[in-house]
Amino acid sequence: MFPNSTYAESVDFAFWFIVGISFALLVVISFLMVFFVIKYNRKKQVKAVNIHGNLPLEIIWTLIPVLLTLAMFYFGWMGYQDLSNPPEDSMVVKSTGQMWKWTYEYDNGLKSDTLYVPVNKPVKIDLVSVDVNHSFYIPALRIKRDVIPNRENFLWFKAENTGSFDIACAEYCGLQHSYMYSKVVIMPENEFNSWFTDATNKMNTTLTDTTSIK
Ligand SMILES: [Cu+2]
Repeated sequence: MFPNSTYAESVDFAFWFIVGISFALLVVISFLMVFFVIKYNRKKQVKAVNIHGNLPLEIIWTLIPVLLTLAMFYFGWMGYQDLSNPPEDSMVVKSTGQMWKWTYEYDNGLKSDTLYVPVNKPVKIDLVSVDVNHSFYIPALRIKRDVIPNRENFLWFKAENTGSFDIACAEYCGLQHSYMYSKVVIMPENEFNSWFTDATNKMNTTLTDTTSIK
């Protein structure tokens, strides 16, 4: 899955940063474990000495983990800030999660079960749930946020490449949770505009057609 949004770089960096730290710790700890097992093997008769108190050592093993965790927090916090502050000129789409589908609604009332958006434009997604907790997740764009009943939540993104990508529900929400997929279709702006105009016209015609029945 290739990275495809303003977040991709920073999210991927945070991911590899944490994996890197974890891997370095794994290597150092495993190496020391094996080293001491061999060094203090009973057959060698080496006597271990207990050390009580060593200020420089204690400062080092406090400071290093504090710095590492603060660095991880820093990258997480910066990403969170970014996700929480959509640009003023964002296009707003309301995404409603329910057991077990997503519905997208544009500001003129147009509804769709696929999320169509223009490329290179900031899009703010308002997240609404009508029943239980869901989570709106677009792996290709590296964005995910919980969708919770009676609570306003949102995220935003700017897609950098056109294409069609999965949208998943990432919070177990009942029997058919694993089928709760839809698609985001990222289109060049002119294609998006013509889709939007066509779909809006269609919606208006159907609305006038059915007013007499209702
Ligand atoms: Cu769900």
